[in-house]
Amino acid sequence: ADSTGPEKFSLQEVLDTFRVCLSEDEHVSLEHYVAGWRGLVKFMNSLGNVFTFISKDAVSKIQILVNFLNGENGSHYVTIQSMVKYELENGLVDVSKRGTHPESGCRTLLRLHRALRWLELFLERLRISKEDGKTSVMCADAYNESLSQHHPWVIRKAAGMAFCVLPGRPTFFEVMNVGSTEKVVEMLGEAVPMISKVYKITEDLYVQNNLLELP
Ligand code: 1PX
Repeated sequence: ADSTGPEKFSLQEVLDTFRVCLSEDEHVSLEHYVAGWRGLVKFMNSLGNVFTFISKDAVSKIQILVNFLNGENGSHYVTIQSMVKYELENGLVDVSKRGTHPESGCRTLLRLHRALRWLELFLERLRISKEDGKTSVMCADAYNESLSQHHPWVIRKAAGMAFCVLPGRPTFFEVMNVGSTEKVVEMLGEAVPMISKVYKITEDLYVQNNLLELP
């Protein structure tokens, strides 16, 4: 299946990318991680223009990582583990305040990593929601519990406004293009633990290296 074709777009394929990005020895492939985010951005853009201010930031972070992957030191960026090791060993990360490396792979990935926690919480809420569940509330609750803690007031305000215009649960499920509600719930039941796992591995790596507060 081709997740890049406009008609064939299914959220299932996007979420599968997060399964593919994990190797048996729990290394996370940066290329697939980034591909997963690309798919999510595409999904978000299909929800309407209001979300472009959110996706623009995600797109620019994806691009920073892609540039590293395709750059002359690309071989060090194959997994997030190798990226962290390489950037730290070579002093390529601003650790306590912004300096000469404001766009390191480590700090860029950290932003997406925090957003992945939001996604995990949101998808789990969606999975257990009832027919009359409000996506805007699920989205806001997930956000307040995670990503919002890293955002200044203006961003929180703007995000809150975007949540208000989220389509309802039926439209949301339809845009996912997975099939019946039962199918969506089943798909989420498989996808959420995968995303949790990728999140957990990254989180552990960042804790071990003391990278959770990168500026
Ligand atoms: C079935 C559901 C699938 C939905 C997929 C939606 C994908 C959501 C992608 C959100 C990516 C957001 C990345 C944000 C990274 C970030 O925190 N950036 C901030 C900090 O960056 P800096 O370089 O300055 O340190 C930056 O300030 C962010 C600006 C943009 C606003 C971010 C608002 C985040 C709201 C997340 C919820 C998205 C709701 C989408 C609804 C589907």
